[in-house]
Amino acid sequence: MSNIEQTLSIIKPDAVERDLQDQIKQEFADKGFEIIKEKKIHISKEEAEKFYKVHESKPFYNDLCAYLSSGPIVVMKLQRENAVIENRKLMGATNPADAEEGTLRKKYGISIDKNSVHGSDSLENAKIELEFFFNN
Ligand code: IDP
Ligand code: MG
Repeated sequence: MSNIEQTLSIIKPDAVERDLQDQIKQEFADKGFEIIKEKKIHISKEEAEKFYKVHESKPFYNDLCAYLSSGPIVVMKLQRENAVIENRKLMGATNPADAEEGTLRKKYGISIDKNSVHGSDSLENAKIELEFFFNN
């Protein structure tokens, strides 16, 4: 049975700054993801705070929001079979130092904060995050 899902991916400022967006988009295409929508934007600190509200109580919250709003990002609506979990697998562990070979964070991530990509962690959050950036 097929289980087509949509999820949110963000190419974070460190990767956009190094002009890696086309390479990363190709990695998604190679893994069977369709990019349904995409836009390059530069969000404000206030918008980043809203987006990462779930992390409000974490010690790194302020730095995280400052970072996501520090430069242009590419936000994408991705679609494929089991998109949420498949995107998380392709991304790899949060800390690039712990990420498996072949994952995006292993290949492109610089550090735990500059880890190149964001991906929704559940179908429920994917819906909320897609609504946030694309209104659906
Ligand atoms: P995820 O991006 O793999 O889902 P989360 O735990 O949701 O990881 O954290 C959101 C983002 O916050 C991470 O991608 C990373 O950039 C940053 N982050 C997570 N943990 C730490 C930390 O311990 N120090 C600094 N930044 C962190
Ligand atoms: Mg997360």
